[in-house]
Order: sequence, then C-alpha cells, then structure tokens
Amino acid sequence: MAINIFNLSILQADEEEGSFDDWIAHIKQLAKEKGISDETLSVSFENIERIERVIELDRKQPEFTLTLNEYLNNTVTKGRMNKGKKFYDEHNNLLKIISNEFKVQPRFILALWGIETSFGKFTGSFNVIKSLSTLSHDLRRRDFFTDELINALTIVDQGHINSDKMMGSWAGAMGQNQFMPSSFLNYATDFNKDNKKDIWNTQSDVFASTANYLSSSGWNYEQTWGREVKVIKEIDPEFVTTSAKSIEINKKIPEWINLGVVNLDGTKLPEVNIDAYLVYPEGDDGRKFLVYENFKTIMKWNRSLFFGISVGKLSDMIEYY
Ligand SMILES: [Ca+2]
Repeated sequence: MAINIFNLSILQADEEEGSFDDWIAHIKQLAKEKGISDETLSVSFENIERIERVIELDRKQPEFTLTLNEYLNNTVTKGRMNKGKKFYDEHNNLLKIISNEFKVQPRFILALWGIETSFGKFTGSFNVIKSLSTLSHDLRRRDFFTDELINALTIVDQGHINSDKMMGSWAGAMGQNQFMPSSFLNYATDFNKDNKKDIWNTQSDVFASTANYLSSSGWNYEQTWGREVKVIKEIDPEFVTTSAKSIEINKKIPEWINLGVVNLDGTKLPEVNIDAYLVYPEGDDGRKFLVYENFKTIMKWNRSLFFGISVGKLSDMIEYY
C-alpha cells in the first residue's frame, strides 16, 4: 500500500458522524460536482453498505508491535525469494522491456509485487467503494478517505474497472501492487494498450504501473537501494537516521567510510561518490543500514523504514542469492 494511514487523530468533540445514508447522498452530490456520471454513481452505490469489519481493522494495527527481525521474517522469506526468481524467469521478456522503458531494475518491480501481495496472490477481498465509503463516513480520517473515494469513483467512471470488480484491502489499496486510488490516477499505466489500466488482472499493466510509480518518484537506474552495515567507530548521533521522518542527513559514501561505516562482514565499502544515509531503524543496539536515494523513493510508496528494508532485501535475494 502506498501510504501510511495509521495516525490516530483525536476526534473533535463537536463533530458528529451523521447517518451513513445521508453521508452517501452527500458523497454522490460531491462526485456529481466533480463531473462523475450519474450512471457510474448509481451502479457503484447500488448495494452500498457500511462494513463494520473495516472500522475494526482500522482500529488495530499489528505492525507496530513487531521488531525488525520479526517483520523481515514475515515479509522476506525463502519462499518469496524462490517465487520471485520463478516469476523473473517466467516474465523475463516483459520485465526487460518495462525495465528499459521506465529505467527501473526488474528485481525492484518483483520485490514490491512480492511484498505487497505475495506476487498477486493476496490482493484483498473488500469492495473498494464499500470500504472507502465506510472509512469516509467514519470521522478518524474523513477528509483523506473522502478524497480517495472520489478518486475511486473517477477510476470507475473512466472505465478501467467495474465497481463490483474493484477489490482491495480494507483500507482501499487495490490490485496486485496495492495502489490507493490517488496513486492509481497518478501512476497506473495501460501497458498492453487495451484502454484499461488494469492492476488487478493484466500482468504488463501491473509491472508497468509499479515501474512508472518508481520512475516518476525519482528512481535512479544506476543505483541500488542500500546495504546492511556495521559501524566500528563512535559516531555522532546527529548523523544517524532513526525514523522515517528524519531521513535527511546525508553524506557521500567516502565520508561514511571515514566515520567508520563498513560492510557487515567488516570489509571496506565501495568508494563511490554518491549520497547515502545511515539508518538505525531500532536505535543504537539494532541492525544498521546505509541507504541511497532509491531507498527514499521506496519510502514514498510506504513511509516505513521496515518496509523499505524489506523491499531492498527481497530485491537482493531475488537477483543475487
Ligand atoms: Ca491495459
């Protein structure tokens, strides 16, 4: 999924939810004003209902309690590596063409596909119009989910998918690369030229959409994501990135070498003059990573250091192990 939506905000005391039916009437009016057709609205809201399970899932966020190692054990598995390699073979020609066109290495397209949906296996079982209607009615992040609901209706209106086939996660992340509707509108790509951007069932559209997201977000084809490192000298804590927010303190790799950063096996880092960030996702005592600009691009997809590291690690395993 392309964003974190886990900021528990305090609800305004004077705000009230109002009835779900009134809310949907309001959404329809809003969508109409945005130019969405009556037909799309009547079909999309034909069987509309509030899904309580969506609210339940919104209120509990299991990822928070995992350590990095637990997180990686769940996301970067041998099974995923093997599947990634198998799909790399199977789709080799297509991946080469897309990789060349968008300037993104295939292993990152595969890794995101693997992490997001286990290579298209688990794409979510919620109707996106229903889950976004539920979340936009709820007060916790009403504005955000209202925008995404209007975006979802726009996608239906453009004819890319029927509303009853528009499936995704409880939070509205859709298809094999779990794009939120806003990401879909910005980055989804009709690679097989059938006039539908289909991230649910068309493999070339899925790969090209992921590649387009990365390349439009600043991907550098000449570089990789980063690496796990050791730090053998005392280092100024000011230089260290410990949360997704502060990933701004960059130095060139040769400077990091002087500051005592080495490969995990103790060998010297390559003396390449590129920007890098020293990341301690779990503080001083945890694992340490030196990451490059592409890591920041992966974090535009999902602003979590754990997520970025898992994508990077899986991409390495698919290509090199
Ligand atoms: Ca297509």
